[in-house]
Amino acid sequence: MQLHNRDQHPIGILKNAIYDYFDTNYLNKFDKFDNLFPVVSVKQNFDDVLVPADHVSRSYNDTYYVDSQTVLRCHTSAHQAELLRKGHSNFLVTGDVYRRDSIDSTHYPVFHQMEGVQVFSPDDWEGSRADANSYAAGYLKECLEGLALHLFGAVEMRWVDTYFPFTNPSFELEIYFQEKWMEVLGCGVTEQKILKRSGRKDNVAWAFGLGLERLAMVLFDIPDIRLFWSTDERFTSQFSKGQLGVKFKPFSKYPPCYKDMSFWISDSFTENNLCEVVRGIAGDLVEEVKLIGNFTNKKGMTSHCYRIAYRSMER
Ligand code: FA5
Ligand code: MG
Repeated sequence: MQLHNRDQHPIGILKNAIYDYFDTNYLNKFDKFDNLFPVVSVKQNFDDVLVPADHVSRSYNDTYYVDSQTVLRCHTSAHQAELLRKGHSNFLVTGDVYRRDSIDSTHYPVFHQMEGVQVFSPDDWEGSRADANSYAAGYLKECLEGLALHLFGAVEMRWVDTYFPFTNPSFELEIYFQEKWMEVLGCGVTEQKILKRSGRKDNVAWAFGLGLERLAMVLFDIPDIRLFWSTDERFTSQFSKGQLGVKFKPFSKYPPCYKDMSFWISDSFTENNLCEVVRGIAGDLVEEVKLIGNFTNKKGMTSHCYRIAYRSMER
């Protein structure tokens, strides 16, 4: 549906606002890609960004495989190595990404990410007192805090240390939203091996990957991630080109309907598989799937009880 290339859609409006920030603060230095094909090789999606062979994200439970060598990209990082190899040093990649995942108001099997990469050369950090890595980490945080300020003005946020195979150190930024901390992006200093393989052994770089829906939910007060896909005019007509941070007025919220379902599980059971089945049947009517009971009997058999919340956005 190319939501990120629609100037009137919250995802497109947000993308353009981030472009403005980079154009202004980095004097149009960043090359922009928003039309790269979402079907990529396993190599691009995982190997090129050093995801270990046994990492969970590679499993059929987490990623949509087209065949054993081809996937629907699960992150925009799939394009990092190739663009570095082609000689780009400052770039933004925006696109639709796909994941088998849990079901609730902030997770959806297709969503949008923007990747940012900036490469530095020895000239940049040699004049400073910092070593190359701290130099890149410092500029990364400055860049993203500046972006948050540009988009939100004041907002409650915090940095959390984390792990990614492709960056070290790695961080996540969380924003306080709907009475919870919500993760909006991952970032860090690019692993040297990625740069080396792309012919940049003397450089350092930072990279980030941000979730556009999550940021747009905070900016526009959009309470549920399913709304981004709505073609209902009561949703679409509320947004216009260049208008950042118009507060979404919810049209009547209809009451939810809950169904609890319990069943014995075997070792091969996974919650992502269950969610895939539920999503396949209920489509966008399903608002949340939540484990509410977990019981193991004397024979060692386990049962799970899930509460499925159905709620229509439109009727
Ligand atoms: C990544 O995808 C990394 N590639 C990000 C990165 C890039 C890190 C470059 C370092 C350097 P993660 O899986 O945490 O990381 O996803 C990034 C963001 O996507 C999350 O912070 C969140 O905002 C968003 N996101 C993740 N899963 C979903 C989902 N199911 N629905 C909506 N948004 C999601
Ligand atoms: Mg994450």
